[in-house]
Amino acid sequence: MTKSNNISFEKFERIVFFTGAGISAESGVPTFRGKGGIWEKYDYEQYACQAAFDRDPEKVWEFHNARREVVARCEPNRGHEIIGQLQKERPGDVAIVTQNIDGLHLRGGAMTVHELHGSLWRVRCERCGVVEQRLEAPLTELQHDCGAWWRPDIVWFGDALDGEVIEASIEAISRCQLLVSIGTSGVVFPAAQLPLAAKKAGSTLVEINPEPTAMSDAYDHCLRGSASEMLAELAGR
Ligand code: BV8
Repeated sequence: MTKSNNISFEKFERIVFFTGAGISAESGVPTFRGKGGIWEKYDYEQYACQAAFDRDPEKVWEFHNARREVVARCEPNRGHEIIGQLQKERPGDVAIVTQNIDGLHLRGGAMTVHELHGSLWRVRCERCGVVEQRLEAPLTELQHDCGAWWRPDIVWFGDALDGEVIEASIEAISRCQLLVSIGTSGVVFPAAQLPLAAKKAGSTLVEINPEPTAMSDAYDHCLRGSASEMLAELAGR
């Protein structure tokens, strides 16, 4: 029996890849929890929430610019590329729902990605409602020309998720026959509970993670390995 329990993508008409920080770990992007995790080093209440931004936007930008510089040096890995290739080969059948803000799915060849928690590479002006893609690392022009601070277009703790993104994600998850969760600890809500909509719809659920997680019991198959290794097995590549 291969580690991937003889599951192969061609057996499923519609597939959702539900990803977290672990899929980018092999690219060198730090995860949030566990050894060297971002929240081990930084208190999100000081650096990554609306109150911190209102209190000290410069400090929040220092933190987010440091992350821009780290991620800009990282490349998409085999796991991102396998998913991106699959979505290219089977557009409409393969959806990607990510909690990540690093943009590596898109750089790894994906065409459409539902970014539940926003993007490190987008900023918005809360005064004018303008949203812009800004790829500079670091971003030096930190204010919109109206004078207001650019706000990272990221869903921080306590922020509501974007209604349209949630709706599109739930729609894809409820229609799929296979949901593959990759590299998420399953502790951040409401994202963590989205895979349960696939379970309710009778889909097959696969978890790819070297460690057990808070949601492992919900999965039919738990593949204990790294994202790129297990995805290569599942894709027969
Ligand atoms: C909201 C910003 C309401 C982006 C993040 C008590 C109970 C339940 C819920 C709550 C509660 N108290 C508060 C809440 C709500 C809160 C929440 O869930 N808190 C948790 C922590 C208890 N949620 C919120 O606040 C959300 N908003 O609820 O709003 C609302 C409604 C209406 C109106 C107003 C408000 C917003 C949540 C979004 C928070 N944003 N970050 C950023 O800075 O990046 S959180 C952060 O966690 C990231 O977004 C990240 O994506 C997310 C999840 O983390 P993971 O991706 O799972 O990463 P993690 O490091 O945890 O795990 C990595 C995994 O990879 C590990 O399992 C590891 O084993 C594995 N791995 C490692 N290497 C590999 C690997 N896997 C495969 N291959 C490898 N090589």
